[in-house]
Amino acid sequence: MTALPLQRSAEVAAAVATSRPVVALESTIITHGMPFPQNLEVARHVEDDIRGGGATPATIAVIDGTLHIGLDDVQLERLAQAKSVAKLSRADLAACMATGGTGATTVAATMIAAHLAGIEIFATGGIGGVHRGAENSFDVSADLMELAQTPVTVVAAGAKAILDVDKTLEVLETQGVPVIAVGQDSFPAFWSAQSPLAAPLRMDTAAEIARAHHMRGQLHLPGGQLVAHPIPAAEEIPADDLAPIIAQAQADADRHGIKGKAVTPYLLQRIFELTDGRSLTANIALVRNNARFAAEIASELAKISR
Ligand code: PSU
Ligand code: MN
Repeated sequence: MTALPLQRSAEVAAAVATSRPVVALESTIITHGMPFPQNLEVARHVEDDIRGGGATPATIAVIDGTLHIGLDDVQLERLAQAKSVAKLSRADLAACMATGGTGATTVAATMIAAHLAGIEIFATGGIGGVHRGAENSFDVSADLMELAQTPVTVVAAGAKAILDVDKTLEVLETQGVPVIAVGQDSFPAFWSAQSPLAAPLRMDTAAEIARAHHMRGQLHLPGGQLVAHPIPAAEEIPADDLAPIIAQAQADADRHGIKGKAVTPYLLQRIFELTDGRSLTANIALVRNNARFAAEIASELAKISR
């Protein structure tokens, strides 16, 4: 049998082997979620934030057919500058590796890779969800079904208003995914800390979230948790400012017939243009905030699991 082409960086392998805290990071946010050079700066800062929190960062991507768990700076820079890198979700991961391709992992594919590598905590900005108009388009991100079957806790800033947030929460409930708002009762809305929707669960500390993650394992429940960590108030964009911009971006996407995988990157880019870059500044702040909190959860989990 040929071995799986999976390579952990030396620092990630050492941390996993000695049960020290590790936080996984996705790469689609780098290749499809933010423009160069901010994407590269953010990718580096996020890794530093995780190290600052006493954990080891593991940015995940497929490079020339090998699934890398932990990238070095040269690999990170190549990915950030690459023009047409594939966006890999659950459906695409094996095909990309089998054909020696290079691709960035979405939340779904990053969860699969993290679990294979023995990593239980993952930080990102936003997850995919149920898109507006899904009753016609059937556009529901594979991220939601991944959360139902792969035991990784994902820290994100809630769901973006480019999604149908009500339907996203309904699907997560159906799929048995715990959705935990941190330190507040409402489900955060990515660029805005609050939304009108109540979060199904609330926890106020990283230790509680780590215990809940561990308890799911003891119950042999498949699937992970979605930790909805609000953007810091000083960095947020009020939902009322964004509503017309999101409507405009969605209308543009519909007019141009944007479909499938291209929808989320298109909307993010269009909102970046329509807010004169303000959406990106907020996005960077929330990703770093999530990385720091994920490092805390990973540290608490390491205390329990040891
Ligand atoms: N939301 C963001 N930035 C991103 C993504 C979502 O604010 O970069 C990416 C993540 O990788 C997520 C993916 O897993 O988009 C979801 O894509 P889709 O809706 O096609 O499943
Ligand atoms: Mn989709």
